[in-house]
Amino acid sequence: DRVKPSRALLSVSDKTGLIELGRALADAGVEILSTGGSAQALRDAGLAVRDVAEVTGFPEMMDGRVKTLHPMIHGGLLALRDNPDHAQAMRDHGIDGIDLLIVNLYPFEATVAKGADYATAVENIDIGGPAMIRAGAKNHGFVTVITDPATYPDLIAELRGNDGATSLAFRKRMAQAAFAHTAAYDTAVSNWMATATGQSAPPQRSFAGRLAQTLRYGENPHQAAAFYTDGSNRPGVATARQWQGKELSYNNINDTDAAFELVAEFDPAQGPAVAIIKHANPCGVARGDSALEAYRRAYDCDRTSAFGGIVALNTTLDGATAEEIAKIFTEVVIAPDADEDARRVFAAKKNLRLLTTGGLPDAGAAGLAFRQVAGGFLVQGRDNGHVGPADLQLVSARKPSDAELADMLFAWTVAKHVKSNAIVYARDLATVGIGAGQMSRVDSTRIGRRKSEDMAEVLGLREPLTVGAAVASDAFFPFADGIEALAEAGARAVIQPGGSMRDAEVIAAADRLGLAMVFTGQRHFRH
Ligand code: 93A
Repeated sequence: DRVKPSRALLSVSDKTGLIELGRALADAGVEILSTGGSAQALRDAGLAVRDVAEVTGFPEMMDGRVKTLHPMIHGGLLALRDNPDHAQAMRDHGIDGIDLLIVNLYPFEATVAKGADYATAVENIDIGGPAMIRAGAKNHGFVTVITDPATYPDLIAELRGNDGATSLAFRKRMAQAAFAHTAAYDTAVSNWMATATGQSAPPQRSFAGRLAQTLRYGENPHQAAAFYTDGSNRPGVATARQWQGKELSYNNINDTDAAFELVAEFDPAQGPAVAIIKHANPCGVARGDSALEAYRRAYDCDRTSAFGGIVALNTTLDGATAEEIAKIFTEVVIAPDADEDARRVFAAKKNLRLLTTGGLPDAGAAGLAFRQVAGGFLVQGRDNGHVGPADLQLVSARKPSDAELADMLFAWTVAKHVKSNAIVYARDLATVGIGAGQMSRVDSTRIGRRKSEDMAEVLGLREPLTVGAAVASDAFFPFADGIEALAEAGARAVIQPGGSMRDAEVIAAADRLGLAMVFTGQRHFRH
């Protein structure tokens, strides 16, 4: 099953490592065929190269659109060397076998990421490269295909370790990687086109990611796991720079994402905001005049749960805030940026991971969300819903005060990021009690209240901060009992979607208890 290559075709956009590889092949006595720019680079380094144009008998034409698309190339890649008919066809047409294919594609994603116009993006769709890669990968019984400069050293080591040959196992491994590469490439093209033509709905999108990182394990140590990027370059955990600390785990990545997506809801132009996340749910979110104040207020929502949590900021992390965060064990801190003081403070905390993203994602952007079910997966548009003051419908007799209204909208925004059933109590733009992930809405109401009572004791307050709070509910109250429970906790204002069969009863209860209540007309289930 070993194949000793005698001819190689090198056609690469990314010329990294090309010369070193060309030298290693020449030293091994492998003849080198190449396309325009790649051939030029190899010749400039003093290597002997045959032009593909000489083999095909056609010049590279149409701005390079047609270079390698020719039977002299594809016959050389696809012929089964041990099939007499194929061997006869090769002799009849003077086709020489190509045993080694080194191709990497036009940089489509990088071109689009740079903001290229439509025509430039189209011109960067590689056709000949994927055709050759797929041909060589199909014929992996005889052909070795390499698509990533990072694997050139593996190829060189393979040839050296096998007397100038490659093993079938190696060729299979490279063929698999090659098909993954062209699949991800076509996905990037298709998704760019879907966006460029205004189609963002799930049925128009294709799905494939690029392997970014193999993880130590998944949600639990007995589960294998990996991290894939989707090429969208959305600022966040996938694109962040990690300054220090050990590798992020599967759960870290999931929680860090939840934290940063939540905090990105708050426009930094309106002041700092901080979110602390545990098990993908917030245990404290607050705005403040400074990042330090926002962190302290977020922390004071539920100090117990914040231990070992993940902290996200919508603004630059400064030294004073870093010092405050470093007082308790924190897994990850993510922010658009971190100043030198902050980095110095964290440098002493070896286990803390600091990530910076260079910016905030657009909370209103369209996108996709996935969930696996047995035998398939569900796809929906990401929840980019937003309500502002103008969208609210006042349904109670009492009108909320300006402060209550601000707290309602704050609580509503947080509730969007809390697992259902979600109940969020907020006061002065800080959460003061969060009930998450319960099967009954009344239970979430009670849990939020109890958390606030516990914190009142810790902080030495006369009464829990739910007294006078605004409350958000991610979905409607099916009965009046939820309203009664939150009024019992001292809440004064409620924001919820409305739309229950018993809305009249729910509104009557709010009026009876003197609560202000608004309907959003929009729901934020999150499961
Ligand atoms: O425009 S193409 O799709 N038409 C082709 O026939 C073709 N053959 C190879 N692009 C083609 N390539 C690509 O050219 C390769 O995938 C590689 O990315 C690039 C290398 O060109 P050069 O050697 O001229 O720099």
